[in-house]
Amino acid sequence: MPTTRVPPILTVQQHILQEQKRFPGASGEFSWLLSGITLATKLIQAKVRRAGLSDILGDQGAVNVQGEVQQKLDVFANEVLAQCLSVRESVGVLASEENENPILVHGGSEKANYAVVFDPLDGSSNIDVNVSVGTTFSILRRPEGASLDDHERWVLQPGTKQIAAGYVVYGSSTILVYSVGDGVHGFTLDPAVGAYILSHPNMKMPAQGKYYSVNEAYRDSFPPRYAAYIDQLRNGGLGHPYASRYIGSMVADFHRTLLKGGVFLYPPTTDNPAGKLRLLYEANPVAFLAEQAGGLATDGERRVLDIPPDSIHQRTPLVVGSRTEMEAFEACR
Ligand code: P6P
Repeated sequence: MPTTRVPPILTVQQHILQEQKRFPGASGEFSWLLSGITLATKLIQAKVRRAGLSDILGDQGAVNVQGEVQQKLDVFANEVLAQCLSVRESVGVLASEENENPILVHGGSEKANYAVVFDPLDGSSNIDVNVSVGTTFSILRRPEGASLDDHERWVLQPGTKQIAAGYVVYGSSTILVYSVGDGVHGFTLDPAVGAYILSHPNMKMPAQGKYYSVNEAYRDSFPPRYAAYIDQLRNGGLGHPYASRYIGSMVADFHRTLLKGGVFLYPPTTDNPAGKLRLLYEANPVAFLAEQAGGLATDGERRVLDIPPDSIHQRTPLVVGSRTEMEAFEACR
């Protein structure tokens, strides 16, 4: 009698509990922390899906620490992440793109062992034109000997110290992608039941793709190496001519790169000589996932995950993608 293999239905909470076993003695606090993130992103996606209906479109009028006009959804997303995470006793410090300084949430609890760094709504300038946006997050363990109030020390750690990282892309569907260092796993939100269901187990970035993703409007201000590399891709230098895809939301551009392979770049430019993307809550989470999925991520000179952060909102150039494209970039000096 042939046996049929029944595909499992697994929610992200069940998956986290399974992954939890990788953290001996974590006593469920880690899965409890991650459940705060998943809850927050369900609340955010509910607003994103109704952005045009609930008078939440348009800007909040305020300007955030980055000097960017805050969209109302940015503010909402930032607040709801802080609210969902601050009730987790295991969380000591939050750092957000929307806040100049870290937020202390531990209330003095010695059980506070984790810092969560996040961009609540990446790509928010796309909100009003109904283009995909996303949330990114990075989870760090409290450094040995760090006091409860030494909050910068909790978050200013290189990407190699991340114990988990992930993103949610609010696109044609809402997909959560995360890793705790044991592969990359994707979950699609079933809005009918409000659960993230395992849809992309053990994601692997193809060894080579057919897309490169960069804002070519800035081409003339890239260092020469980047223009030469893009020409190599376009002219079939890696075996076939590449097509260009650029959404302008890092999470969406990276998600495509993770699924289809290829390369995403945000090089240094005249306006942003250190790159535009933020190390702690944009580059590090995607670099962690890329490496877990068999890809690579560099700032042009070194591995992104090795960069020692000096400040919370530090920028970095980012080149992230499939092994073939990344090895070609490395050779393109
Ligand atoms: P540009 C969105 O504002 C963001 O931070 C990333 O999500 C995105 O990749 C980048 O900026 C887009 O920047 O300069 O191409 O508009």
